[in-house]
Amino acid sequence: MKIERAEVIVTSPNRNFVTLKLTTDDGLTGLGDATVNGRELAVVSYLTDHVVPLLLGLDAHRIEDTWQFLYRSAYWRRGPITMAAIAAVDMALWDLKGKAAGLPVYQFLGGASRSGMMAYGHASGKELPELFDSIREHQELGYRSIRVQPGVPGLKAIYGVASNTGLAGNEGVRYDHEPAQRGVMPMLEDWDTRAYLRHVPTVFEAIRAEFGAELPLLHDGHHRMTPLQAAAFGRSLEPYDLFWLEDCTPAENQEALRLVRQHTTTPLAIGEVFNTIWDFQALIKEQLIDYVRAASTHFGGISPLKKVMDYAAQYQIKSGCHGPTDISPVGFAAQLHVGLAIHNFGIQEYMQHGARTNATFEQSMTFVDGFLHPGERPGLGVELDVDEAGKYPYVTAYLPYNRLADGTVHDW
Ligand code: CS2
Ligand code: MG
Repeated sequence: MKIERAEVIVTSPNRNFVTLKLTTDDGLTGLGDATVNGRELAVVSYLTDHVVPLLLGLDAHRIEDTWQFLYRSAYWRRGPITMAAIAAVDMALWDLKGKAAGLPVYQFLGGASRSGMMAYGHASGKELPELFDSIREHQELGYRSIRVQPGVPGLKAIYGVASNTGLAGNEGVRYDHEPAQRGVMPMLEDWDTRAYLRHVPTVFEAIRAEFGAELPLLHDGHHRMTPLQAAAFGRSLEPYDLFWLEDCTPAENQEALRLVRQHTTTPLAIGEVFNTIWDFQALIKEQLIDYVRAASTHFGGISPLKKVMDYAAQYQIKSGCHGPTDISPVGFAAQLHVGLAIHNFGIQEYMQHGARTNATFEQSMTFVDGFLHPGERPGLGVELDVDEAGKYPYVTAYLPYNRLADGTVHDW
C-alpha cells in the first residue's frame, strides 16, 4: 500500500477547513484534518510545499515511522502549523489502515472501552433568561452536560457568548461563524476581569437554583486570568460543583497552575492550544490538571493523542478533547476513535457543524441521547464530497481579540 497521490483541499462550507487526501496505489483514500483557525493557508503551504513531496511512494502502513520522519527530519519542532500538518498525515494513514483491514480505527487502539462518549454543548446568553433558554435548547438536543458562558454587565461583546439566538438559526450555523468572523480584520471585543470575577459565580448560583444539582456544568476562562485571580475564581465557584473550569490562566506558564491548584478544588481542564505531549509534562506529572484538552488536529494526530492520554491515565487524569467547529468532521472523528478506546475518557466537547459542512463531509458518527460514537465504518468513517467542497472557496476569517478600557490588548 504505497502513497501515490496527496492532495490538499481547502473548503469553506460554513467555515474554512483544510483537508489532506491521500490515495494509495491500490486505490484507497484516507483523509486528515489540518485546520488551524484563522491561519489556514499557512498549513496549506506547509503541506503542499514541504510535506506532500516527501510522502509520495511511502508505505502507507508505516504510521509511526512516517510521524517520526516528519517530526524529526524538519529539525524545527512543535508549533501549531507543523503539528497540524503532521496530524493530517497521521489521521489519513490511520484512515487508510482501517480501510485496508476493513476495521474502524478504534479497533486498532484497543477496541471499545464504552458504548458511547458523553458530550457537552455550548450554552450562552447575555442575560439569564436567554442563557436558560440556551441551556434548555441543548438539553432538548440530548446534551447531558453543558458549558455555560454568560454575558458580563458593562461588557458589550465577549468571546464565547453567541451574538445570534436560536441554535438552528441561520441554517444551523450559529456556531460556525462564532468564534471566527468572516472579514479581513479580527473583531474587537472588550474585557474587564474584575467585573467577570464578580458576575460569573452569581450566574452559576442562579443556574443551580433553576436546573438543580445534578446537571454537569462547565466553564471556559479562555486564558484571561492571572494565577491569583484564577485561584480566587475557582474557589468562588466551588459551591456550584463545576465539572471543570477550562483555561483559567495562559498555560504556557505551567508553574501558574501550582498556585491555582493550592487554593481550589474546582477541577481544571487545559490544553486546547498545546501541540505536543511536552506541553503537558509538568501539568500531568504534578497532577496540576484533571482533564487534557488536546485535539487530534492540533496535536499531531491520533498517534500522539493516544500517547498523551495513556500518560495522563497513570495520574487519574482524563480526556476532554477540544471539539469546536474549527475541528473538521475528520479531526472530530479521529478523536472519537481515541475516546472510545482509552480507559480514561472524561468528556468530549461537541459543537455541531452547519448543514453545508455536514453535506460536504459525509460522516458515520452518531450523537444519540447525549452520547457520541464514531460508527462502525472502516477507517475514520468520514468521506469528503470533492464536488461539494469545490463550491465553497476559502474566505478570510479571523478569531476576535480584545482590549481593556484603556486600550491595552488582553488575552481573549
Ligand atoms: C474554545 C474554542 O471550544 C473551546 O473551548 O476555546 O472556541 C476556541 O477558542 C476555538 O476553537 C479557537 O479556534
Ligand atoms: Mg476553550
